[in-house]
Amino acid sequence: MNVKNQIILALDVEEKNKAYEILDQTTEYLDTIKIGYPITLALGPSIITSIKEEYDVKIIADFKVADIDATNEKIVKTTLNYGADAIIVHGFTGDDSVLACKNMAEKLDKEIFLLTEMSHPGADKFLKPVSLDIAQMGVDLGIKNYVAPATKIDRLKKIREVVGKDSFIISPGVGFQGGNAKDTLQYSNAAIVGRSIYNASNPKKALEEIIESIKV
Ligand code: NUP
Repeated sequence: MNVKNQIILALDVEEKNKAYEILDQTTEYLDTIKIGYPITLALGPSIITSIKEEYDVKIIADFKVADIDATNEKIVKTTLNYGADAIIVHGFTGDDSVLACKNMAEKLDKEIFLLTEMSHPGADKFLKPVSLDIAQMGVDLGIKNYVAPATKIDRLKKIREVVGKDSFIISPGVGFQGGNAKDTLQYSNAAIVGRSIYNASNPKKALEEIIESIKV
């Protein structure tokens, strides 16, 4: 996946007007949008299709798929058929669950992102001890795309070492959660930013500032 300006917008708003307002202000600089449960549950999954029709963007569905293989396959199929280009999948469920997602995405000529370690403090308790194993499982399964935290650069660096330089990592936690785009992009291919953009009084300016901060 190629991400314009190395920034992905996490569009976690719950009103259609607000979503379109933010997209109008940011898609000059962005071509990749992350859609998660907040907007999907508020507006229905057809919001994915609507955004794809109105804007020239790629959509990553952040549904953190974490079920048995047969159920995962259905979730991935339906999500991608709404028009999402990729879907985020949890790794802790194990190889059969993850492989079901990978196979379905490939069948539809789309992609999955494997979530390794998460960005919030609570992830240290259960995910941190296994996140490098999850990343290694992804490598063994031939997965090319990963999610790893912008808030824990040491962990991001280790995950990069496991998945290798040719894998594609996207990193949430820049801005509101304390991560910094420039530091993150030393090891990651793209930073995911939500609240620092969509809650800003001027979202376009906030995004411009983040893009500038990467260049200096
Ligand atoms: O580990 C993760 N941390 C995280 O924040 C995995 C995620 N998918 N996210 C998501 O990234 C989170 O659900 C939100 O959509 C986005 C970060 O948004 P913000 O903290 O920049 O507002």
